[in-house]
Amino acid sequence: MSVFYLPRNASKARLREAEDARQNRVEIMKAYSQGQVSRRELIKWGLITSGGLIAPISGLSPFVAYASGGSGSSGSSGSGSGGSSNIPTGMPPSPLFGVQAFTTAMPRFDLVPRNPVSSLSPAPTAEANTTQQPLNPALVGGQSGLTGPIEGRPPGPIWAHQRFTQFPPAVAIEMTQGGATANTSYNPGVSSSLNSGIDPTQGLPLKFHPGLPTQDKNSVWTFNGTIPPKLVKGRYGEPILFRHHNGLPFDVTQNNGFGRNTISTHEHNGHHGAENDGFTGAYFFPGQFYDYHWPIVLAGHFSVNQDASDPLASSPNDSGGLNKVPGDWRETMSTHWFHDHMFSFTSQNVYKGNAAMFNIYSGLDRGNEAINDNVNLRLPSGSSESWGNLDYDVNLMLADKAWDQNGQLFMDIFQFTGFVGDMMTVNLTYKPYFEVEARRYRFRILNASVSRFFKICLSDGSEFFQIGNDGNLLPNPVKLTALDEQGIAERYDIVIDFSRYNVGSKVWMVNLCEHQDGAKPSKDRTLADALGGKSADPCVGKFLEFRIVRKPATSDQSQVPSQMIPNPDLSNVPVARERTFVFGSGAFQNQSDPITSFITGEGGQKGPWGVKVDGGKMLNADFGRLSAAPRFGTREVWHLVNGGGGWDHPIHIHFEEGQVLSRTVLGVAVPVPAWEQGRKDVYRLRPNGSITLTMQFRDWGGMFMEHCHNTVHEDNAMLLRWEIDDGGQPMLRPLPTPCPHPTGVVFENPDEVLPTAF
Ligand SMILES: [Cu+2]
Repeated sequence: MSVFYLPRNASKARLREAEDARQNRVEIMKAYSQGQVSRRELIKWGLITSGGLIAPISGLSPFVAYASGGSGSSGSSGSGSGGSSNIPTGMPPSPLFGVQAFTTAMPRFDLVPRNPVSSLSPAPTAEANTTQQPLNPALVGGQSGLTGPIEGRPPGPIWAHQRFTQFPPAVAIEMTQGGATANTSYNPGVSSSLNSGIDPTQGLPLKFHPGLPTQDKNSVWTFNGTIPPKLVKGRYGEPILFRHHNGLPFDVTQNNGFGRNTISTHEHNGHHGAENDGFTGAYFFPGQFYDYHWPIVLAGHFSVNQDASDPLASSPNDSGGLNKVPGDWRETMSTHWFHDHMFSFTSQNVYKGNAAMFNIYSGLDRGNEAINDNVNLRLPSGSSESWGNLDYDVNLMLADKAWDQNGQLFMDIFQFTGFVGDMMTVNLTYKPYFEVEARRYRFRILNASVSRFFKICLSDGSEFFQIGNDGNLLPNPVKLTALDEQGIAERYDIVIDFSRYNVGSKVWMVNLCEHQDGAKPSKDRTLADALGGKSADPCVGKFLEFRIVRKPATSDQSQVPSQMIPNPDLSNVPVARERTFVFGSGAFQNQSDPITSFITGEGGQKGPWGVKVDGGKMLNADFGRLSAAPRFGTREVWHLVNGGGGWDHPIHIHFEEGQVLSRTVLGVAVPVPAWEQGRKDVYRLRPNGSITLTMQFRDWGGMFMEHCHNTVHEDNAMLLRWEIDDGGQPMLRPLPTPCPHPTGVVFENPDEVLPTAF
């Protein structure tokens, strides 16, 4: 089997065929992304199969030979691989416009200003602010004279910020989702000498490389419409109010072929009330805002260490000391991100730029390597600020992209097994370099791809430490020469010690994980193969160059302590019940609610992906369906099972961190590796694999989700809703479903409650 993208040296005829086939799909994709045609119609027209895959029509599917492509590699001295009927057309490679790898600096994240809450106008309210404003006619089928609420949050007490008076916001952040524009207020949070010499006052155009075209306004939609990606700094005990404005086009057709103008922002994996979780069905419209309240409490806030006497459960103050906070210190979290969760459009919107990171600081993970108080773990960071130093603590967002022949961001939304790009970006920059001092650095690596897994090592095969997995520091650091496969949405925090390199030398981060399509990794290459260009996957190989430019300016005071954060002890917490979720293909749909249901086809035809709960039917997503309702305050054991071997699924469970109890492959137990022995929020099932985990359900309530974080699988429609609805008023059991309209959210009774939910 070949890979998704044609090689650059393919024959001109084949490249032309591939571009023709891509163009043939573009118009259909545009209509589909804009809601002008439904999946049902695409199935009726025979463009996608009832199994949900693009029909094997030549000139349309990249996996079928182009009809007239016929004989050989005419007019080219190329690879000679064009033509014969069993060779797929493939995708045209993204043009590089002569750009070479490692010729531009990697920009660090753009630090979001932390403002006083009084800067927000109107002031935030516990319940959604339903003050009316005129609606843009484009939102309501051209009607004029209608009004809708200024805030898109579902109204009323159930979606009010839980315990808003107990956790009044102390910090405001405010951003607008918007079309691509130049960044004229870039703040990397460090001096230029620690940002590869980038002068932030120069303004950054929205390009993936200085030699690549500027992105059109509607090709890329990011926070504030700019790159680099945004970073929020927060700390325990200091609630944040994030006001997110939707500044996307009112007209749903203004999307350059993919992306939806309604959004819902998930703080992955925030331990917050569900009204702040970015529920997939709680999306908001252009012209509206949504106030997300992130109280930032340790799990167990209301049941463990309630008197805040344990100094390990703490948060940095502004003078180098600590403020103690309630909760279980073993639940301390560090590396989060936040991103769109719009029902059926998450993959498109995140790919288009709706992804940012959120570093949470604590007494343990202080962001200051010099303070020695027997609480601070003193991980690489810096010491000039009392907390939150970024000097030697670097966020990396990895994402594969593709662009069209004009260099504009492109996504083939018809790849229902998953979409992979052929261009590797770090912090939205094509194969950059990053200047480092000869000392220890922490890197918080986020896999922000749609469907691609990575497996990362250094080009010299040397050792480094993995210190965190997902949001959490591990019980103990793990010394490795290559990370495990990193699934979509997983965060791996690592420490690299560059002091072993001479000033003037270079070392590269290398990806070993090869894809042929978006279903799963096809192979992990050896370092020699990856460096030797043996893989046909253009994202295998070097992708980030480290240039060791000087000795450390000040002495490295950081450490990698042998003990970090042990798991919470659950041995005295009884298991209230177990549940089994099978993630697989060929799902059915019981309902056809036009807003909440993923619609598959006529007569309940199978859609591509779904989830089977406790032995029931494999079902496509419907956010009006309640699939599980664990009881407030209890502990459960969940079994996550991969329904097949042809794909992998990185499964994300919202709200609560889990501990992995066991793993299997083909029903046989396999060891849980050291780097999965901390808390996690994304669980890679592996082909034919399963995972068993345990969680407690504490502190907050409302409706949450569980889904595959291969976001193409999630959108088509491997997602379910679960809820905690018995934690007291104002929650109802079951909860009503929010159905957003520009004129306001209406509530419906659940379409369906699975018999095993309660
Ligand atoms: Cu999946």
